[in-house]
Amino acid sequence: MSDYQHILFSVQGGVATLTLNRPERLNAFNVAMHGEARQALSRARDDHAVRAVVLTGAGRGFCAGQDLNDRAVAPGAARPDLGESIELYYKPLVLALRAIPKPVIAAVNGVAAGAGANLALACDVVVAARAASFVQAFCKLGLVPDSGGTWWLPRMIGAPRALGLALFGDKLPAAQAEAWGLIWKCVDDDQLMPCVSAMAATLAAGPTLGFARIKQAVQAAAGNSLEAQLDLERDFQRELGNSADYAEGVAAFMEKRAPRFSGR
Ligand code: T3D
Repeated sequence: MSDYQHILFSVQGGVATLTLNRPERLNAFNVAMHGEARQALSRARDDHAVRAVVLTGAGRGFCAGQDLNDRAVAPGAARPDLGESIELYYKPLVLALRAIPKPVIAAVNGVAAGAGANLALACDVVVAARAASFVQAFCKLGLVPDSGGTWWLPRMIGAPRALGLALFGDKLPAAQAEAWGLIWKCVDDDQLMPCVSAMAATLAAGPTLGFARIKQAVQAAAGNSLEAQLDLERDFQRELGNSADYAEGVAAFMEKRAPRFSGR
């Protein structure tokens, strides 16, 4: 179970669940929470028993991005270096979510604002409660969407919608996010955790090595030519064709039974 102060972390049935746990601030990030979240993701990455990861928030919010209490400075006092904050905290967290070789599900239980919205979008599968919303709140502070927002919003929903969200900073309801293809699905509030738990259990019983390569291949596609991507698929298929899970998948098909994937 959890031995952290600002997050909860547990592993059960092959699923690691990381819960951002500062509900009185809608789970906004401070430096300590960044450190704990990164450490928990490293644990999930390195623990062979973990084959899927869930990221969620405690209370009525998912995450409100940076804790702005840590950004209020007295007149005349030195201003915080936001570039350093991105370099030291937000960028490593996004890259860790992307690099972990296991599927990561964001269970967006409530409002996801600022970097909180973009951390959700950094996950492999985003499931949101109907009451949840996504807010590119940065423009209200005179900032640019960070944590990958300017990278994936235009790719996911096109420049017109990306610009609309970034320039107005309005709440995008979960159902609209689903309709736009920004997230995998929106479910009734009381169905969020049952739905995510079932999905995570399915992924945790799946071909983990194959999932790792799927994640890598889809991420690589953003920067690859078709030919380079075809080459990557060839290389991954060659590797996976030698895996225990491929042998099991074929045997299960031939024997008309459910596969028992070991993740190797
Ligand atoms: O600085 C750097 O390191 C650079 C990187 C920046 C990354 C970023 O994320 S910048 C963007 C920071 N986040 C925001 O600007 C979002 C601010 N919050 C809001 O706009 C609204 O709270 C929400 C739209 C998220 C939710 O609105 P609502 O009406 O549902 O809730 P609320 O009443 O505004 O908030 C509830 C409480 O959470 C409230 O505290 P109180 O008054 O009950 O004691 C509020 O102050 C607190 N809270 C919400 N967001 C933050 C926060 N406290 C600190 N930091 C927050 N970001």
